[in-house]
Amino acid sequence: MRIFSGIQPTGRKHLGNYIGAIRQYVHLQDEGDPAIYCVVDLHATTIAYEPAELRRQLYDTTAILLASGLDPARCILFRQSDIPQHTELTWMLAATATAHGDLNRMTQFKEKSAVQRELVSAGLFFYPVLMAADILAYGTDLVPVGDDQRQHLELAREIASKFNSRFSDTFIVPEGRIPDVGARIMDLQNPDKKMSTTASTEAGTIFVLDEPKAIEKKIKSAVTDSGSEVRRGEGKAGISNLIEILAVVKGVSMERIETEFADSRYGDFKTAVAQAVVEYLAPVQAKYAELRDDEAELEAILADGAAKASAIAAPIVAAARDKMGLGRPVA
Ligand code: ATP
Ligand code: LTN
Repeated sequence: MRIFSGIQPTGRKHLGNYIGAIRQYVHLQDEGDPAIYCVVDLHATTIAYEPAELRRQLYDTTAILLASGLDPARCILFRQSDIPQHTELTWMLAATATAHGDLNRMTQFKEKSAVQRELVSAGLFFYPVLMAADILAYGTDLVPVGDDQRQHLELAREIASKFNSRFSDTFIVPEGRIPDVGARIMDLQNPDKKMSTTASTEAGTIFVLDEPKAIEKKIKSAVTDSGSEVRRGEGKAGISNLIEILAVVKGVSMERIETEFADSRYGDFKTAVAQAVVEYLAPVQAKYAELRDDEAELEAILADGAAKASAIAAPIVAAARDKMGLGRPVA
């Protein structure tokens, strides 16, 4: 089973990214044939950014992935812009298998374009086509992502099918893998919205690299309801979110958390959540501190990953190019 996923080097990675995506990447790395993980720097250029900052955050994200347990000996880890097939295939798919109307319906485009101050770029509109190219260039069977990527994944499947029916079977139509618990961690200050790199407040977002004190403060000031019972339900989005976080972090069911804290007050429950999250992230933070400064080593890992990624993507994109009638005919 071929596994592929991408993660943006924008902003600082948060607990939603860790629980919804990175945790799955690590679990799946031995099940992939191979498992391929891509730091999608081209996607990050679709909103305002600084080139030097992008480079820095590329290393930050790579080091976080390694610190979380990705092992370059057991998976392929590479940088999107190192492999030209991603951009080439984006054009091919956009021109022949992507409906403009489908892109127009993408909720993430609507949300992100609404808050762009300077330029709403055509690249932001094409973002889901680039994501489809990432996935299809590798003959991917399974794509682990968080819940917010459902619509983009559905579009990637649609694009693959359209291309296949027009030019004959070329691409595998991929399946998504969205975790049952933890696929949509909510903003602690605004529990009706997902925790997000670009759209959340600092106080509502727990970053993977936050100091223990900051984590405690954010969880203790998380917005809850006027009730007092630690259980999920209508009007209890804040408490439900904390229950979900604690369940994932402790590796138990949400029911078990509700039973365990049935007699607790919100304050004590929040203390327990804070302590568990601090302990959960501590080993990642320690490992990150060891790895982050050696940028030459990070580059060496990415270069090795790019060589392996290229060997997979090149023949798949060459076959698609040939079917489209482009380039010199393949004998
Ligand atoms: P933004 O929130 O600004 O759109 P992002 O954090 O979603 O950015 P990425 O870093 O590329 O962007 O996301 C990496 C992975 O994290 C994706 O698989 C995404 O589905 C997942 N993810 C993002 N936010 C959450 C969340 N709040 N809960 C669970 N998973 C999430
Ligand atoms: N759009 C995704 C990141 C992404 C991705 C991919 C995920 C880019 N290419 C390919 C899975 C497969 C996001 O989470 N923001």
